[in-house]
Amino acid sequence: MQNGASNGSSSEFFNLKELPHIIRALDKNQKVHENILNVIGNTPLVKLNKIPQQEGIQCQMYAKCEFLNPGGSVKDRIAFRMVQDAERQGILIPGKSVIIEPTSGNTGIGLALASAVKGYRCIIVLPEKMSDEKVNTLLALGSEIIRTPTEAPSDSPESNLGVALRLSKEIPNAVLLDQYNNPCNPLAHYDGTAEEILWSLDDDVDMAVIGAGTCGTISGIAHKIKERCPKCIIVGVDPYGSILAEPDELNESDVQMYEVEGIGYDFLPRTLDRKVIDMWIKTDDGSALQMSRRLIKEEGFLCGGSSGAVMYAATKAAKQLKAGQKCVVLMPDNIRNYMTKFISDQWLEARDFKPIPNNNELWWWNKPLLENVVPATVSITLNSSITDALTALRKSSSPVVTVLDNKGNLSGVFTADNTRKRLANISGSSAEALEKFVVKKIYKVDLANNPSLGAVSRLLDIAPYVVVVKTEPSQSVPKIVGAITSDDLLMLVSSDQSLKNANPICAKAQNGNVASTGKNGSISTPDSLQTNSGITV
Ligand code: P1T
Repeated sequence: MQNGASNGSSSEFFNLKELPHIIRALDKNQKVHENILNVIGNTPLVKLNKIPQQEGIQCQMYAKCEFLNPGGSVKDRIAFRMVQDAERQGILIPGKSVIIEPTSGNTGIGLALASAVKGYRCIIVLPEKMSDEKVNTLLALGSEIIRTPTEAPSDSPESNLGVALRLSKEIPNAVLLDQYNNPCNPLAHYDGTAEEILWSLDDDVDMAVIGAGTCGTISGIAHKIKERCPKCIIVGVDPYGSILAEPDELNESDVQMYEVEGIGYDFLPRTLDRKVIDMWIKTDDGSALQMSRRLIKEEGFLCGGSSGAVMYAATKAAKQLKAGQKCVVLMPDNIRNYMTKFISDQWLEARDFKPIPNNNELWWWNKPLLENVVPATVSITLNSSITDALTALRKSSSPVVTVLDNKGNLSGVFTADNTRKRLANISGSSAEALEKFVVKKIYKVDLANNPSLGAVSRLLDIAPYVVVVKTEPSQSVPKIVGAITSDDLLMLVSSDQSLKNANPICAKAQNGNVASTGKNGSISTPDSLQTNSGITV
């Protein structure tokens, strides 16, 4: 075909009418939509190609692309449904009622979307683990945000559920739609998502693999599919650290922090019906996040972390299906929520989910970070005042003051930048406890793991400083060595002759240099990336 692209000299516009055309059938059902809420649901079912083939799967696999919903997730469906139902019952009154909801973010975005369109004040209560991208989306939609400690057990007053419940009693005209107990949660999937899947596959589905959070998605879909296609095996996907898959073997140590957002809980929501779930598969962060990246790169699905968890589980479960059978994999949310998290290679490297790349062009990349070149930080304790912290900061040449708990463990850091942001953007005053101003999500390296300067440089790509500690075999608490910035690293590589003579670290040993968090440790993000727009309770 002659499209003129090769002929750069022509200044005439193309003759569009005469060019070969590709015309797709138009959806003639609805020419115009009433508002954005009308476009929730009716998501496409798309064949998965490369990954099933590479994994030796015989059956057909189809992705239910919930990440294409207008708010970016499957939870738009239940948010809208709960609002519609509460309006029908006269519980929600536009312009008067205040919607309050505890959420891992996506239900919050769905409710904020409905609130923006319909005119509700909306307060979202969100654990600190959840991404800044979710927070900024919520703020852009006009909702208010309250952050709660990730580690607070769900039945504690400090958890997002506890805080939302308290606020719903305190704030006039507040309505807690309560996705964990509201039948409209599974009902939205029973009436909507499941019908769509069954329609797409002519009521012939052999397996459906679905992530488990409130379990409204899996329970609602499973009930409808089992009515119409009883042979279908329903597979629930639950991360290690959650108790949904094995509640009877509940052990306190089983409840742990994990990175993937939206799936897993430390309690059984009423919206879970275990009877309709035939098998459970547990997933770990590394496998889930790597699979998400494969879904993006190999299939072109711009999806989030729980989609990776579900796909990873599906590649295990679907091995039992034969050629010609059909497996549906539900992909809950989209890439937007995670742009500064697992979409960043440096973020993956910092958590040992990905090896640190080699850069053989730079003489210093594989040189070790030595203790004597790390600028020392001043340490203070958590019970110090803000004034003490500021004085310590002034005295120090480092931009961070390290803050220790009463056992001498590193609790976090105090920085001028973060403190200003908190004072300026969050209701708070300098008379408050230091803890409120401490940045707990930090990137750090442990000299015991022989970090290379390359590893430190990768962290400095996404953090303004890296805290350096050293674990001594004889001591239970790692020693605080100091903190290193880009400035320090540049000075080091431009001037230090002794560094040139130091033996390089073998490239293989580099993965694992970054000691900050490990797979089950606390999340680490620099304060520049931290959520400063919400109120932390
Ligand atoms: O809640 P459930 O229907 O089981 O969906 C699980 C799920 C999976 N993946 C992501 C990215 C999610 O956000 C969720 C559930 N999300 C919430 C419970 C919430 O409040 O956003």
